[in-house]
Amino acid sequence: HPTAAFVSSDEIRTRFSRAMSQMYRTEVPQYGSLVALVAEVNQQTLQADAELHAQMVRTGELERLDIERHGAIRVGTAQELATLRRLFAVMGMEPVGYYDLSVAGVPVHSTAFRPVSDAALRANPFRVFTSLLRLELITDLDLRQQASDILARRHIFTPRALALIAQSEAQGGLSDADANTFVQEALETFRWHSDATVDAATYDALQKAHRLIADVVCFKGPHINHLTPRTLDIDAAQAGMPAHGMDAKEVVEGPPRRHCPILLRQTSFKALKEAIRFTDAQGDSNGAHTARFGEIEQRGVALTHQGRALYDQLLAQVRSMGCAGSAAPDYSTRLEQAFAQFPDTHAQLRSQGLAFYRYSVPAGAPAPAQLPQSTADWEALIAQGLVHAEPITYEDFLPVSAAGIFQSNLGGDEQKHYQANAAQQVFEAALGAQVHDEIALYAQAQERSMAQVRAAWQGVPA
Ligand code: OOG
Ligand code: NI
Repeated sequence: HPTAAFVSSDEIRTRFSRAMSQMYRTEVPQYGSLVALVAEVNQQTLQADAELHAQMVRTGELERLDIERHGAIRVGTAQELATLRRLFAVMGMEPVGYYDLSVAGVPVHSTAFRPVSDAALRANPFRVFTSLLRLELITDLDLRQQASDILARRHIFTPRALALIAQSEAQGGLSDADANTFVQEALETFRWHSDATVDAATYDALQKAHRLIADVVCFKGPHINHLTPRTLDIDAAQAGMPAHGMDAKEVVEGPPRRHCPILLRQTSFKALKEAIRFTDAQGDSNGAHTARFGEIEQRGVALTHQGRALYDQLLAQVRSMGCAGSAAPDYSTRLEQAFAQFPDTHAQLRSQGLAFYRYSVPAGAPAPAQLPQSTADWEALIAQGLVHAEPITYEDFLPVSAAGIFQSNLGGDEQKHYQANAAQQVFEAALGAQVHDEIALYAQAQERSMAQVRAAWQGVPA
């Protein structure tokens, strides 16, 4: 069977992310309104900020802006997670990062499937935040067993999807027609099913253990629970939500608004109440489930270990100063005050080793007399215009923010508490692979760009 006409994994990812967006628009119409609002805000922001516009053109991010989004799902078993890993691999998406959300009262741990190479990220950075339920955190042993039995009976992948995953693994790719079939079949796993797999009493019992447990256990599949377009001005988008009929979350998660955006800021509209039908329903729907919502995000520069430590420290400071759920104005004022300690020029972020940059030689710039050795040498060359440094966009997630997003969309407001319980090795055993260390990926991207610059100066191809 000739391999002549394989479609690239980037192309399959783009087709899939489009199909997913299309499906979610029909499932959750408010998501369509959100996408329209974000497009409007992005256009206005680019018009008003020539520097940002130029940066987005240079980095290729302008082209990816309209197709850029992430989604999230939650699965129940190791086998489901391991098969998802294989499914996402067909689209060039690999597990990056480990997130323990038990600390935040959510009984899951997670990774993000996303492209990792510079070229694949440029083509389409579509990411899926993927959580595995931790049944061991259900304390009632009978209920735990019941949940595990229910999960063991379901099949979340279509036979055709499984066959095409195996075919792609064996052949090293998929033809154009097979890729389209794969996308349609893969989509089935993420579709919403209003028919629950359990009776009303079982749903209630699981819901009481934790609302997230009911969401994962009681349905035929891991319905996509939100999709998130990227906005260039999250405050403007947040402010625009009510006028577009969306019930916005009170606070924007993550760092405050800054001159040099760092990491990730996120907010969402509250989840919808959707009619569901339990197995013991007499007629139509006899229940309601709250899980699916819409989210927006604004991305900034990726931080080094040191930058991330400072971020975590300042955020912890803000959170310990006020009670959870306090009103928005207080929280954002505290946030801005605390983050005044976080340097806010790119020169400072670079020279203090807080953030990652991609280096390049500007067109026509001559080589320097001496190769740079230290950070200060590089800064001097940047100041002289011999080197250009572009912020590397943060492509991942933040556990405290993720917890805030989970909490605001599960419905109800009781807070559960679990022991901090990071178990990366257990997660990786379930996944059947190790997750990439996200900070190492950014460090490598920065290092690659510096090596290319050095090679260009020395006249050898990098
Ligand atoms: C995932 C929540 C995390 C984010 O953007 O931080 C997330 C979920 O609710 O399943 O998507
Ligand atoms: Ni999200």
